[in-house]
Amino acid sequence: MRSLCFGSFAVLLVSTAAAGPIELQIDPTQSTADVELCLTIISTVCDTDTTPVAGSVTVSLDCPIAPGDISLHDFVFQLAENVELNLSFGIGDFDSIGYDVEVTYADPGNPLPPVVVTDNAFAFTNVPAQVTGLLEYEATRTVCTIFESLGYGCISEIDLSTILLDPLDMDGTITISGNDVTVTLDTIISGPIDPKRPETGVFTLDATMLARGTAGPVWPGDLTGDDRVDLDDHGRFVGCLAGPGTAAIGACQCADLDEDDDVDLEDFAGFQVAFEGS
Ligand SMILES: [Ca+2]
Ligand SMILES: [Ca+2]
Ligand SMILES: [Ca+2]
Repeated sequence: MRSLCFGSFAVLLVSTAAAGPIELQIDPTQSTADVELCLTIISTVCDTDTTPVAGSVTVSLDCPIAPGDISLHDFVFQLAENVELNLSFGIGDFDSIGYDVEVTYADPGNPLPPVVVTDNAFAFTNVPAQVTGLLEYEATRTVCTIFESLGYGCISEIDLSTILLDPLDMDGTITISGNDVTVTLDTIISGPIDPKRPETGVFTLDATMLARGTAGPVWPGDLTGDDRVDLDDHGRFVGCLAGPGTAAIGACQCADLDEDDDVDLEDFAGFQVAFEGS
């Protein structure tokens, strides 16, 4: 740790304390998914099952104490229990069990552009996602006969990774208490069981999740959450500069480098020290 002193105050720069993305753990006791399978064989029949959800969500925040925007880096939603989906068509049954079902971010290493947090709420849109897992099934009587005529087995399994998911929309909230970050996410994930016959069956996962994690310290001068202090941060700093005695609100609290609840020229002096260049 080193400290830089200038004028009347000091800014601590903690060399190992890069804020970085925050990995939040999904709490299975407060997260569930309703899983629905609809098959169309003469008629359309659906069944649903509910399971807890585990896994993780990784985000970054422009200002970890009062986020003005949030970016999605990665996620894995794991269905914590097998799902049993039993469809009765009258002319036969389709009984299935889904194993090891996970939905994951399909573009890891490429975080989504930040979205604005307003009144603790945000919305990620067009999130690329993929599903993995197996659906073991048994089709009986006429359902079996129809399945065979379509080239499917009567007792077989469907590799859920063949499902082509539409990009997801996720509605979320974020609350900060000290270093504790709590995020809720709501999303509906849906796609055809057999992409070659999208009319045959649709798999849908309607998930409501709560995830918790710990934010790193505020990186002095970093107002975009990328652990750099550059011209992007300068632009935001100037937007926050309101003078002595004017309370810093929202993400501008991260521009209050001397922590006296305003953003003034003393904070700007600290910003200039932290500035790394363009
Ligand atoms: Ca930055
Ligand atoms: Ca001041
Ligand atoms: Ca200040």
